[in-house]
Amino acid sequence: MRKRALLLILAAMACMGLVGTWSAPAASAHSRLVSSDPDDGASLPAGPQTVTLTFNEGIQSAYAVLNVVGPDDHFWQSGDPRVDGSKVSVGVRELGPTGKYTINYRVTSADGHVVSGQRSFELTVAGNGEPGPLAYASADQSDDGIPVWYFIVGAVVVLVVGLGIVFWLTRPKTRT
Ligand SMILES: [Cu+2]
Repeated sequence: MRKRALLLILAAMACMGLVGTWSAPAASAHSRLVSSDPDDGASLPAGPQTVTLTFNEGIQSAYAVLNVVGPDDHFWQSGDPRVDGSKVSVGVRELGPTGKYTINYRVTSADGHVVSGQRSFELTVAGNGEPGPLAYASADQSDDGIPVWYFIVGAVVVLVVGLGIVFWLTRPKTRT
């Protein structure tokens, strides 16, 4: 049964490799944010019409998340984010209450890693804008990315299915 043992080891290694790829902190070559417009921490008397983040390299155009959450915990961006090369931008509606507006982003690097984070600016003069939807649930998710247990469940499923296939492929032949 050496072949079977070898296959089991290979399957286990493949699974660990997959898990490692999913859960390892993005370390080296992934994209990073180099600047934002408005600047991080800027104090503005009037809201920007758009928020634009610039990365150090082109990012993937799919699955980009970019939103603006006001001091009232409502969304203040308008429309969907647009990716153009190394930039991602989103429109901003006329703002409302003064205070801190948080820019949440999550984009996929050219190398496939997801990078996420926050920037913010301060509105110093209240505007007349109407807020978008309440941001609580969505904002929490975009801050933290995908919960860790997703990866654990995914890894277990891959392991069980992988081992099942290996056991089935290598099952002792029975003659009837
Ligand atoms: Cu990376």
